[in-house]
Amino acid sequence: MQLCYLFGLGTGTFGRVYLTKFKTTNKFYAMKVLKKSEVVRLKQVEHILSEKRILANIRFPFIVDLFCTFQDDHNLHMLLEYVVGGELFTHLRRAGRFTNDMTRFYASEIVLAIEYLHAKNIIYRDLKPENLLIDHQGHIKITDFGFAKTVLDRTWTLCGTPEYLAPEIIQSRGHGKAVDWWALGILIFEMLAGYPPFFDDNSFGIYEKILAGKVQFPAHFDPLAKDLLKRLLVGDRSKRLGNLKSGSEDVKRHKWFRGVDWLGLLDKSVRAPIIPPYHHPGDTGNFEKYTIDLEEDNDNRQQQSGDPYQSLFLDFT
Ligand code: ISQ
Repeated sequence: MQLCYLFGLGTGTFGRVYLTKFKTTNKFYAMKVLKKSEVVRLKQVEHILSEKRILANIRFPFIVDLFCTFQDDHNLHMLLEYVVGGELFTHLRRAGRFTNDMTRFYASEIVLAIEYLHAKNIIYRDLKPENLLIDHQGHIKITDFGFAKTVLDRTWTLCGTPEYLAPEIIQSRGHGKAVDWWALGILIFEMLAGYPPFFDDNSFGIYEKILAGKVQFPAHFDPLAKDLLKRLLVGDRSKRLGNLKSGSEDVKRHKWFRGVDWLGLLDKSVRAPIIPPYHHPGDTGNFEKYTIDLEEDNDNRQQQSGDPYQSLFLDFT
């Protein structure tokens, strides 16, 4: 395939994402490259196959598009849409915190995406600002479906990011769609405050705080935002908004979302609060530079010839 690698866009746990240009069309893509030996070592084979299967079967305005996947002896590749505006995380850290209106805009697009995924029995499980990109018009694109899972009821795998884990995940009680509504609460809090509601310098301290369930709301929070967060950050998932009889409708009907044009959002006719600067479709100015680890690149070359993991990734075509 006629692709050239141009720039590193980020590192994940087991791979990297590069800006790539398709030579025959001059179009840009994000290429996620995962090292098979690392995927196997970290016991992520099922997660990666599930990421591919899920992304290949969904299409939604606020979720990154997957064009194709392929593999060679050493690596798995996912060719994804290139989202030029960078991580929401970068914009949030730069701004310190977002206003109520900005936060409502991003939260609304995410609610629509969660609603779409849950209607397909997919739980996302990794909502956080680093996994949310913004496109050239400032709309959300959710990336990284490495922890997403198709479930009919509950699942028992421990995964996600400490600050965003729901109590039922920490307590290994089996978890379902409700974990995404919990994480939405954490995300709205973090956008409004500039920091997450439960934090500590180590994961154990974070878990203790999540389980204790006490949230300190900054005085500047809109009272309706506070009311919504008190209903999302409920330890008992059977009482958590989004996980009740009317599902996502209860969230969309909450007064904090009053006035949101849900259909306008879906067709992207609502104007976004941040329009990212960019000069051309392959501009990487909104992504932080990171250094490529040459040791690791050498590793790739020193690997044995042939593919000992061939049978594990037959679906990855
Ligand atoms: C698309 N565009 C830019 C960066 C990305 C990172 C991960 C996945 C997809 C991406």
